[in-house]
Amino acid sequence: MAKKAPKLDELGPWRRTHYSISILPETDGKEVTIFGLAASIRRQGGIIFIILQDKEGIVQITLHKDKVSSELWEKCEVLKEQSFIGVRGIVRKIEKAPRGAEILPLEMKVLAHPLRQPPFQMLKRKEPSLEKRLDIRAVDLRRPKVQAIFRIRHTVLQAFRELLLERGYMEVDTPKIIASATEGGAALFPLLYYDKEAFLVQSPQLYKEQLASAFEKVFEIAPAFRAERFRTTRHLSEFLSFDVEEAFVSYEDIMRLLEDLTTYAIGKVKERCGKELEVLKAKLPPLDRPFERITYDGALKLLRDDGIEIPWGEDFSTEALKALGNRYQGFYFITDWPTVTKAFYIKPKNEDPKISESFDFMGGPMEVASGGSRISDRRLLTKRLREKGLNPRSFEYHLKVFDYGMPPHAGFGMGFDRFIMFLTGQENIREVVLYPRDQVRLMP
Ligand code: AMO
Repeated sequence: MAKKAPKLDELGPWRRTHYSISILPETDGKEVTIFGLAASIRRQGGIIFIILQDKEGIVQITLHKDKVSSELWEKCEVLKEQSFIGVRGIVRKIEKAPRGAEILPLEMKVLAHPLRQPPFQMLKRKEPSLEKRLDIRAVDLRRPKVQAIFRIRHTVLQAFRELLLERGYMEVDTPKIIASATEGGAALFPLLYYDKEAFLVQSPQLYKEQLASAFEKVFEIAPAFRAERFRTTRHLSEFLSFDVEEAFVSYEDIMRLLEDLTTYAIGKVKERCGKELEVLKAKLPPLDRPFERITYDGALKLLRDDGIEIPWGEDFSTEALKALGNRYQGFYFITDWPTVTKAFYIKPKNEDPKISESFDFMGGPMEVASGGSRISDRRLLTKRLREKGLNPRSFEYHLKVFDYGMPPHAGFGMGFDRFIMFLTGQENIREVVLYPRDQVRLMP
């Protein structure tokens, strides 16, 4: 006969005294209270081993039938994996346990027990399909590998902020409901805004430029939305855009800033995420400073050597990006793009306006960020809008700011999710986003 699930307990006055990682040989003999998930339960005759997982790691809880109360033993006999529990017990130094110590419980509270088990093995190395995991993402997020990815993501986000704040950049937040496109009309999400049509923002581009004229050094980390037509492993409909804009600098300075940010963030990941890198078996990308810089024309030549012909003025195909990724395994820049390939706000070179002061920041075969020096002259900006087939009247709210004077400025926009994807060696952008959005996925 199937055993009945244990009765649920109330949290009551119990509060955590320790996290799993502070259960150490040095805590031997101490009474502790911990909370977490019963990640695995192993029953061996008169002994039950529970691996409790909390936000910091795991700890072993060992029950000997002849040493615990019959009430506690019976509770653990019917305890299911993936139950949330609280344990009050005594730490015991023991070599065989993780970190050399375990907990001998005196009392346990079962705070939640699962009505069903996840549709995949939580601790097995073999991966269930991504789709299956995303369907019940909150449970998938309990898996050690997924936890490792998001801890690294959190660390990088924090590191980017740390360095920029230390260097005097101001964090800003700009509107996400807007009146006109910035990155080409095709990929906009329209919405009904009262009785008018409006759009979800594709990039904070125009606002960050305006803000650079007021605050000089700004950054924003916020979602951007693009109605991408193709379903790929590196495009989402909603992604985290990490944007910087700065007055009185050029694209050269911005490339150096990107180098500094990347180096600093990877340093912090090495310092703070050793355990996570081990779980992921991830090898961080090589960091040789200065990062390699090749011009667009130089890249065309390299590709020709690989038998790939790209007509001048066209963007790189997936095949071309793969070929470049074979040559450059780490981070590098492709600079000086033809003006025709770039957005209207990117500055053409004074000495050769067919070429622009622009760059793509690459991680192997993938574009991770792009940026450049900006046009700060209203007349030239209007001309470029027209050349791009856009109506300057739709941009009047932006153009008129230039009448009041706009300092020279430059910046970049990074696909933050792509950066994390490259860093953690993931093949699909959906692995590094908590709740990814694409053409077919709007839930959870
Ligand atoms: P761009 O259009 O190149 O430039 O976008 C900047 C970076 O955003 C990422 N990205 C995406 N990531 C996931 N899913 C998508 N659908 C997606 N689309 C773009 C890429 C890309 O490099 N305003 C300029 C930036 C600037 O000049 O400051 C811009 O938006 O990693």
